[in-house]
Amino acid sequence: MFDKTEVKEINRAILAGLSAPCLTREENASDESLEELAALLDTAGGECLATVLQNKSSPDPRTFIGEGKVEEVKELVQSLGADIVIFDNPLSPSQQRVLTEELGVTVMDRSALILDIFAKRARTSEGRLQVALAQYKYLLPRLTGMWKHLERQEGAIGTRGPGETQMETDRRIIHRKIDKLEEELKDVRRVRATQRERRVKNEVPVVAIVGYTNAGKSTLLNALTGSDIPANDRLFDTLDTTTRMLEISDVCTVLVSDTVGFISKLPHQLVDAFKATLEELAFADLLLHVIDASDPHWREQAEVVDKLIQELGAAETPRLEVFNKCDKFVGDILPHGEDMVSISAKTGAGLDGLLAAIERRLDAGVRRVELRLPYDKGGLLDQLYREAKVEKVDYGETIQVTAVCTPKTLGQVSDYLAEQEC
Ligand SMILES: Nc1nc2c(ncn2[C@@H]2O[C@H](COP(=O)(O)OP(=O)(O)OP(=O)(O)O)[C@@H](O)[C@H]2O)c(=O)[nH]1
Ligand SMILES: [Mg+2]
Repeated sequence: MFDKTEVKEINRAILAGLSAPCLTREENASDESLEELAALLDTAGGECLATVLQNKSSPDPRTFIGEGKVEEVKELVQSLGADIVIFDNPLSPSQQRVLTEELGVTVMDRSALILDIFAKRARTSEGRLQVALAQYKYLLPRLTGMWKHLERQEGAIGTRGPGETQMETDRRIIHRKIDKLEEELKDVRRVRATQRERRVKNEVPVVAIVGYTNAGKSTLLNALTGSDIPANDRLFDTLDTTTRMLEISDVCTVLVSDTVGFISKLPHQLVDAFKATLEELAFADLLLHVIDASDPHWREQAEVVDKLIQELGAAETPRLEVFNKCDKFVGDILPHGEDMVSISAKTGAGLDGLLAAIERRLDAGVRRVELRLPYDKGGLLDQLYREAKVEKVDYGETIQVTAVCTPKTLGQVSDYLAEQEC
């Protein structure tokens, strides 16, 4: 999109990270997170020459890793012939600038690398819009010294007002682009909302597959529905949602959606931008959280996914935890229970159990309830008409409603429960 630190031109990278006790887990680096960064680099088509992990009590405000370590990395850059240094931790725009100057090569952080991968892999116009928006938001605070390419792309000189600095012009251009992209994404949301309404009318439950990147989500969709969507052993293989029909039993048909994978330290600009796609999660009737049980870090990965689900407003949606890759699993006994199943999407083991669990979960908790809604909460009645089966409405002191609700809807109106009929 814009001429900047694009990984496609870079093959030889040094990966650097800082581990400091005062940093949050999201901000910190470790051997494991550097390993994951190397996998991201591989997805982006780059080659990892060396990794450097610095331990320090707190980050250096100017150079992040401290002057001494910068020297060390610089020597590595020169001796190994690297053309980029990628930091696992988020860098502030000014740290990125200082490090670029001192190291003499391009410097980027994990967020920029992820954005770059998304930019390369986005296929649909919606995906591209979302990535472009995230990239511009990331770029905005990092404009200093980057104006040359914008000038080339936008003819910025001609648009410059008298007395304005180049930076201000750049900011204005980017703000305008952001506004335009946000406008276009609003249209996407409108189309999605209409599709959703149609689905609600047809009363087909929606099951969304979510999980850490490379956990096996697409493989599971393929195994369940006989589809043939790509499922490769690399991070962020899927960026666009695919939805397929699945007959679970004679009486139960659902729509299953495969979604983009999550990863720790997902750039927040990207999470925001992908809300158009990911808000589907909040409207799903059931989430299948696919966990790669064969990965020693599955617990941390599952936590990242839980957190993102919460951020996306889908915390209330019923969830099944699906421990995948059990054919490869060699660890302690996995947690198990009502809402947890073990499968191998690859061999098909456990899929019958998963289907039964989905059916149970979709049926479970559907209840007929009586509600007493205050008149100023009339909006909830509209919601019930949309999301539940409203059987009876009486207008007395309050609005008395009898409705058959799913657990999700019930959760949202539970303050107004009268007595339960069955
Ligand atoms: N051994 C084994 N490998 C699996 C299983 N399920 C998926 N895989 C492999 O894991 C890799 C990733 O699978 P995908 O289905 O692409 O994973 P994903 O969650 O869709 O990944 P992204 O779209 O990149 O987020 C592929 O190489 C699959 O063949 C499984 O049950 N067992
Ligand atoms: Mg996938």
